[in-house]
Amino acid sequence: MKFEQLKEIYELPFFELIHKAHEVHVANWPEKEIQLCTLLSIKTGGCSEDCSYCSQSSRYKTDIEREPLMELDAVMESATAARDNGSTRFCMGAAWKGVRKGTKQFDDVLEIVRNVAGLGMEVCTTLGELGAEEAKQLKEAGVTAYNHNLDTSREHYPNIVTSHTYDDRLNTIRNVQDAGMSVCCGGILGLGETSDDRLKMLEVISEFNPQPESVPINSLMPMPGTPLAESSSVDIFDVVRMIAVTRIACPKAKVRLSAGRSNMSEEGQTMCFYAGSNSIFYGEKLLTTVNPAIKKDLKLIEKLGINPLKPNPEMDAPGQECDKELSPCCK
Ligand code: SAM
Ligand code: DTB
Ligand code: SF4
Repeated sequence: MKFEQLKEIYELPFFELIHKAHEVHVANWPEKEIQLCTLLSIKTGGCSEDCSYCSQSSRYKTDIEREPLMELDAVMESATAARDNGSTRFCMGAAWKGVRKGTKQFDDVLEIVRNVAGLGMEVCTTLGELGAEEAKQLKEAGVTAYNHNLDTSREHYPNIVTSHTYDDRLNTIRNVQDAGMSVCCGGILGLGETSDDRLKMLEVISEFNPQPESVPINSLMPMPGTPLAESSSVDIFDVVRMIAVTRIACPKAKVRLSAGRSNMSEEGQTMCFYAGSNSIFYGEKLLTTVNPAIKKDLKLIEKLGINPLKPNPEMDAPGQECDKELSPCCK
């Protein structure tokens, strides 16, 4: 969807916007289900990149202890616990600029993926930049979806990250699509961007061909020691508006209410679910920061009459009809 149209929708009176989004949501997702996803940081800290929101960048003095790639057994223990707690998607994150085929680290990750894939959950990884061959090997090992966020608009990106470019991000997304994995791509609210920046990011994401399978909407968790440590919190009404416009622009995507839920009231989260969010990160920890308690989340979704989504490990990546003129990820 183009920026002008997104802006028109975004600026609707609040009730009109969430009503419209809810209608799109019910038409596309009539089952009243929510996907529960568990995150695990399999390699923490010491990242070469300078993303100014991130506690794991080695450029900033943060409280995060650097940890090497986790052993297979420890990852399997977490993944099994996640499945037993009702998660249907297990997302493994690594603080790397990217991965390279033929290295021991990448081979170890492939082995981890092969094992986790046997547990019957969707397997998602987020390891940074991927080349075409790395993407192919991840797909073959059993990765269903790859998370790689654009985070903000092309214009605002250099204010937030200078060690890689927006086009680097788009290239990785192209490689993920070409390898036949589903794309999980979204952003962060609260990086000092304007609402136009948020909508420009959504323009790019919603114009992917095919559209992403999931769109995570994170609210900045200000991390001590990072350049954005003192940022003010995002207004919940802005989060709801962004969820609503994302639901309308990407009707078939899972819209994941991601980082930042621990700072939101249950009523605020409920507005997000009404406006079209149908997925959350579930479990007391995100990568390095806190998330609401499992019991609290289960109680809330029960109160709302929503059911946890059943697993779909066979999930196929959406078919590709890539038109280089239309699809910004191809440029
Ligand atoms: N290194 C990989 C990459 O950059 O794609 C994967 C890990 S990275 C931590 C994954 C995503 O987490 C980022 O793109 C960003 O959207 C989100 N994220 C990281 N730190 C965050 C924070 N402090 N608050 C909110 N979201 C954050
Ligand atoms: C995404 O969009 N959000 C998740 C996941 N993809 C990898 C990460 C959130 C990280 C929040 C900050 C932290 O825990 O370090
Ligand atoms: Fe953090 Fe990923 Fe940026 Fe590294 S590349 S600093 S892990 S967001």
